[in-house]
Amino acid sequence: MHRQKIIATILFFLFQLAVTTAKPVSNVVNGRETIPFNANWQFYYAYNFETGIKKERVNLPHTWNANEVLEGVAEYKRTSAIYENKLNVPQAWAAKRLFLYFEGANSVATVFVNNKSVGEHKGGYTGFAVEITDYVKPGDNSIAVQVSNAYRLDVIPLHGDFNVYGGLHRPVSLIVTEKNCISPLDYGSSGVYLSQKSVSENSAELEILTKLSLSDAKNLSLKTSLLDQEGKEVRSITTPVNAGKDAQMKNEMRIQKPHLWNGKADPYLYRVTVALLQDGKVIDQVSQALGFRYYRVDPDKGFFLNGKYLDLYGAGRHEDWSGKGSALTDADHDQDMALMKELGATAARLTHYPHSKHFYDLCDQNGLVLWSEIPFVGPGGYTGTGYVKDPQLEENTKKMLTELIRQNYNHPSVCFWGLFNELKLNYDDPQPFIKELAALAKAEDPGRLTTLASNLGSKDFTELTDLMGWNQYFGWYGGRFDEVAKWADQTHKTLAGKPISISEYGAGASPFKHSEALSAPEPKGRFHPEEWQTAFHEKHWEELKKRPFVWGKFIWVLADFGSAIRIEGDDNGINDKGLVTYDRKIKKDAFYFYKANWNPEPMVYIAERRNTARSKAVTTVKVFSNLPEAELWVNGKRIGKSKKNAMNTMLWDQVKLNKGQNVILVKAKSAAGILEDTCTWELQ
Ligand code: GCB
Repeated sequence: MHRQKIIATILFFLFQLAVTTAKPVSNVVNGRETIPFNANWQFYYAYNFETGIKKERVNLPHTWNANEVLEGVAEYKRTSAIYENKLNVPQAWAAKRLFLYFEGANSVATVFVNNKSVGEHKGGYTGFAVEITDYVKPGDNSIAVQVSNAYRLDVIPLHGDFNVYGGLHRPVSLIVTEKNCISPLDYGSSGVYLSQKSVSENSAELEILTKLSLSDAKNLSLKTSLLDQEGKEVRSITTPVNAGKDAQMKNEMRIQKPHLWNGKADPYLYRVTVALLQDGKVIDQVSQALGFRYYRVDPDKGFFLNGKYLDLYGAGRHEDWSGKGSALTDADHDQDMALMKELGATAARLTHYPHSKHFYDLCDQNGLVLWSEIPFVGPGGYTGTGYVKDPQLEENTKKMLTELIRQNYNHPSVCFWGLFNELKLNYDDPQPFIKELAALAKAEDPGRLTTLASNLGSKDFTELTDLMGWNQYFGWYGGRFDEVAKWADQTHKTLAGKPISISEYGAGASPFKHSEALSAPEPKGRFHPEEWQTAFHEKHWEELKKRPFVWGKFIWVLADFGSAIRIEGDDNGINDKGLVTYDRKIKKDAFYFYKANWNPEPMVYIAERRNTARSKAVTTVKVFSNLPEAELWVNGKRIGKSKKNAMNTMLWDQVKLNKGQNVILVKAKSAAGILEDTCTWELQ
């Protein structure tokens, strides 16, 4: 064999060996190894452990309720199940510490390692870590998690118009560190807290608090570095660590002329890396995105980001997808963010619970301002209560608020902590407890504002939080669209000095149901025509855009979602107020109405396009567009031009249709060329 051939053969075998012995894709950053632990779980329904029964192989994220809603079953399994897996611990980890990190187990989970219980977590929408170092041995170890989404009165949510999808519905990872590390055990947080103070265009003060978990604190130091968006070091401080087991280290930096995080106009992110060093060598490191910004809410003028008015508008979002429930992948979250961006939203309300890590990162990167909340949810228009005066429920709620805040503390996108949604006053009075929550939020995070979402009158709950929000459905659950104007003006007047927002407004719609004449549908009925939803939003936005004092305007809701208590619209178990369908495949007309108004990218869209079976020979053609004017053609015949009105809508009245098929075509000139849209209507 030639020498070259021999070398090539050796290299080939070495490569094969490397491939076959490689561990699952892991992320090793200076001492810390984070290994996804999502593949090949064995799943079975049980309350207690069982052997010798058939188990299903699943990968995470997973929920056992994923398909129930899709099949239109208005009941879903609130039960208990067990997930089992094997963890191989190499000899090389003998001197390491091991943690299992669960991003979300819905809703109560107990973790077992080699049949010993190592920890329990109550609450399905916040992450938690358990240390398993002392429970594992070299070689194979059994990991089991008992997860239950059974109804109970001591874990929130007690109520809500959404499904609590049972299971390990968010990813799991194994974190391997040295004996001394940045703590993964502080309420599931990163262990690093970035507090920004006195931020302005001229300077910013940054306090970095790092929580450590140490076993022998010899020769340790902490290096904290601030990097700009290009990764260039702006500042760095190294301090010796002279502390006990659970040390906390505080460092401060002052930055001149910080590049501010400025919402979607310029979502500039710095990065802070905190490295723990022993004898000068990095043994652990945590890196967090950082965006400097300052903001305030004026009761009469609305929201100001970095000193400038910013109209906060967008939609509420549930983590829920047909066929998947809340077990979403990063690609699913990316798609929801793409929808928010296409819509042109400046803000979002993450309802009704803390969302996935990845989505907060996306909001930081794309400049969305967030309202983020705990699942403290009342019955709204249904019967029951979201609160029971029970010490365990209260402890659980406080813990979840602490987890929400600590886990999301560093995200510049988060500006508001939501304390509850639609609690009522006809059972135990929740107000004294909400005051405790408000105090807890301030103690945890003095830099952010608290808010709530109420469906009661303008005089209730007004003394609890910095800001207020109401869920309003004028023209859906009753009333008329234009009443939103009166409500906003009156509430503003009655609550002078209190910043008010509309935390939800929306109407149900099926893209498969249509009407040529507008008449109010029955919310609980089957017939939810798309055109009513469009008209609802047209009028609401016309009124809301004129009112800067409404500091936040949140559509209910980005996408249709599963709600077992609903039997209405096209499918059982679905709330159809989304601007897009449950599978994200169809964007309803109302989506394009907002896109035309909120997103400056040139567009032209024929409304009522899906209303294909026409009975009126003379009709109005409506187009949503942000271009100055467009031209309409019907069956190849030029009808004429129309200019957009203040709502970025163009109308052609008295358009005649022929019997049979009619091809509708609109053309509009944009800087990038001619944009056109077309559809076909059939006159009966
Ligand atoms: C609300 C609730 C939300 C519901 C919505 C509705 O006010 O906060 O959870 O889904 O109304 O569609 O009725």
